[in-house]
Amino acid sequence: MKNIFDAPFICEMRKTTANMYRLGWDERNGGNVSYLLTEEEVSEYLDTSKVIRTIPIGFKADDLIGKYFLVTGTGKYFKNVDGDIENNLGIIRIAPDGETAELIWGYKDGGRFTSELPAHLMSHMARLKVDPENRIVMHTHPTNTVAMTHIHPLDDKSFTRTIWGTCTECIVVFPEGIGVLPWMVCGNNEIGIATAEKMSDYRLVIWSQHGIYGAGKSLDETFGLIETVEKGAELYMKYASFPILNRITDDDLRALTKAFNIKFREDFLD
Ligand code: 2HA
Ligand code: ZN
Repeated sequence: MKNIFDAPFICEMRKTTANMYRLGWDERNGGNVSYLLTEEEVSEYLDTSKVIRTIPIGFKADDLIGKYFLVTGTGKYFKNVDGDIENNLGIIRIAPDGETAELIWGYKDGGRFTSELPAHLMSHMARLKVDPENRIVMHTHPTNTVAMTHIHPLDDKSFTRTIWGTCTECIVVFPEGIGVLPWMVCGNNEIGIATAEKMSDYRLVIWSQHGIYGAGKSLDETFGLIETVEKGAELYMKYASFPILNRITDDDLRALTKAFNIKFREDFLD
């Protein structure tokens, strides 16, 4: 059996969480990531018949029975993942009852997965319905994106239109737009259900005055989505309080999507 420390999914997770920390998005225990793994991938490194312990999930995730996830731990700091993967990360499998997680590796100090697991698993279920190749759900607290939710209307259409207008690449990277939730209590099933509902239409869902959720086929794709929203929000926070002389118009955005042959949320333009 190969050494789990050499697994590509572990190396990617170490690099990604370290990068997010350095960007200032994941203060203290902020942020969490879940990565859907295949049985084949996991069994190259671990004996999947050995369950270390079981942990209740808190809801029924029937669509995910038998699936494996690499998940960041609750109360753990992204700052520390790279130097101590066995305490900060865990690999779980959803048990046949759909409401228990079987720990296969990690959370060595007796820990458990992120308190946001309901939002993660519900988002995985929603994304897998529209994209069977989706593997990642990522939650983080990007500074400018959170700042922008304090000063901008919070409906999907106007928030998306503003971010699309901040710089040329935004509509190319997320042509389906961004879902926006109002401020809500986090860590429970209710916010998980609300997030997953938006995830049927979007790969990006903003939690106002808190952070963002992204979903994608790889850590790179998902990080890139969030990074691009954050770039747009950063630009907006820089220019929003100045007199605006020049804008990307609706017609400009239409011309851009035509040139790149991109299908986009046309009802988000006027
Ligand atoms: O797990 O980011 O939303 C820490 C958080 C909670
Ligand atoms: Zn958070």
